[in-house]
Amino acid sequence: MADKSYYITTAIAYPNGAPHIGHAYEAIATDVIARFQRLDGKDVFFMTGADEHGIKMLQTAQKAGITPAELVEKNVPQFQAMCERLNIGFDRYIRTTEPAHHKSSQAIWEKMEKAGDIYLDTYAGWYSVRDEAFYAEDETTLNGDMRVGPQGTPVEWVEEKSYFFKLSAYQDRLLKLYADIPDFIGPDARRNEIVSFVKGGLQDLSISRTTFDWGIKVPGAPEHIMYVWVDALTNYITGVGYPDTDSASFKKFWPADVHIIGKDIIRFHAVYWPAFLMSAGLEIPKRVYAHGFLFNKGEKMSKSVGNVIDPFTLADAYGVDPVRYFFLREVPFGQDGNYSHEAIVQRINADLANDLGNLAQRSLSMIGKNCGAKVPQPGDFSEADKAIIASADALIAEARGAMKQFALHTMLGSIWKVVADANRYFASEEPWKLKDNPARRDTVLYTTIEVLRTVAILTLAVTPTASGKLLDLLGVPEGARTFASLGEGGRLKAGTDLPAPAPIFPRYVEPEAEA
Ligand code: ME8
Repeated sequence: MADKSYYITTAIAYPNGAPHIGHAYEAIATDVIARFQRLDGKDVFFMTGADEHGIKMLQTAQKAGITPAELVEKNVPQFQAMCERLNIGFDRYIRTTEPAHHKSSQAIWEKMEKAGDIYLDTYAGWYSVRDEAFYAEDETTLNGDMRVGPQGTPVEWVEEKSYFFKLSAYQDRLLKLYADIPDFIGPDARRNEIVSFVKGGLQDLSISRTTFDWGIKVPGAPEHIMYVWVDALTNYITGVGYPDTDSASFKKFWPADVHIIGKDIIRFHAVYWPAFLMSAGLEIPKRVYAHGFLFNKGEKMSKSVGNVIDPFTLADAYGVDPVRYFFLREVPFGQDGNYSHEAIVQRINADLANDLGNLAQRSLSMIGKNCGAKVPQPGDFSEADKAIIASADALIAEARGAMKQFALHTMLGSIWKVVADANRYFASEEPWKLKDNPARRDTVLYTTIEVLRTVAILTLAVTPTASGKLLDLLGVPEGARTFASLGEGGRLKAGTDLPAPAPIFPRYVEPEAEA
């Protein structure tokens, strides 16, 4: 069974404010991959959560006049509510303030210390609170009189006693890892960025601070608080039972199949994390995949510009399934993307309401009226019938291939190409004109809804509610809604009773047009 397991994670978000569309995007994409693997028969463990320590959290709390513990109690429920609203089917929501996580972080620290990779010294250098990252002098630049790091966030000079991790000793091992496992880091642009960063030489990493106490205490040196990224990255193993490496869950799910993260935090995941794990004698995750950033009509979303998009507002305005579909279809996964009202309305009305929704509505209403509301009995299949069914049957192989590269947009593109072909097929067969040839009409209708069955099963991961509803309308039983039922084995059975047709994807109508 071991090869059937699949462990996937999102980054854990800083709950220093309300969740934004970047968090929603990452959760949706990861959920789609997790659901796809479940549909494909894998035993999936999907973890998401909150990164509650660090100076950024502490400073946000101080500004609000509350404690960091109060801040996280206030904000974490909003992140959890976002997951619920967006239909994110995670198996575990981890919080780094959990006692189990403190224990786990201290355990990995002790392993790295035993390996001889931790030493005490003094840190003197640049730190970005916004990125919670240390930067070398040559990675910073002057922006007016403000010094900023490579992501444009302000850096401050820090000088204090600190424990260090011997990252410099891992340069060769990391480069060997990137060479041996070419898809460890994806997409390629991120891989190239990391390889050149590591080739440029690695400095030892400061991994503790002494000027505040919000965080996890260093074992044996409680005046030191672990650098938030040591603690944050460790969440991925805490979640499957670390430090109990003999536990059933650890054995089954570690190493993770993939960490899905944003491109701004690739260095932590593809350099620091594998080095920590190698030091602690643990296996490294199989892959780290970085998605791009979302922009509002090309502009970076920021609280000061006032163009931050609230995921709840988006779900209320367009519906959850259309939002999920939009982001994955519109933005090539791994690249940056844009959100605009016009683009989302276009996708909803063209792809969902028109191409898929209308085809379902038209074919199912004809069946309701002409075939006694039962799956019609097909006669001999023509070349055109066989061709469209064959292209629908071929989709699963294309989808699996795209999924291997996390090309979610490619998968959706292939599915909607078949939807377009099915529309052309339906239009050219003109079943509504076949009143005098009911046998042929029934064959055309059967062929059409058999293609719809395939499309519905394949899109269950992306639009779970609407695709589930379509499968209800097609009379497909619960037990026949996985990839195992695709193709010949799961064909619709003539004579199955069908419920009254109902729209699955309504058109988006501007609120003012409706009034
Ligand atoms: O980085 N578009 O947390 P975070 C797309 N706690 N993705 C975006 C985005 C945007 N506009 N803005 C942020 C952290 N993200 C750490 C992670 S993991 C051990 C610790 C993504 O709340 C970002 O890239 O700042 C990251 O993957 C996730 O949202 C959480 O960001």
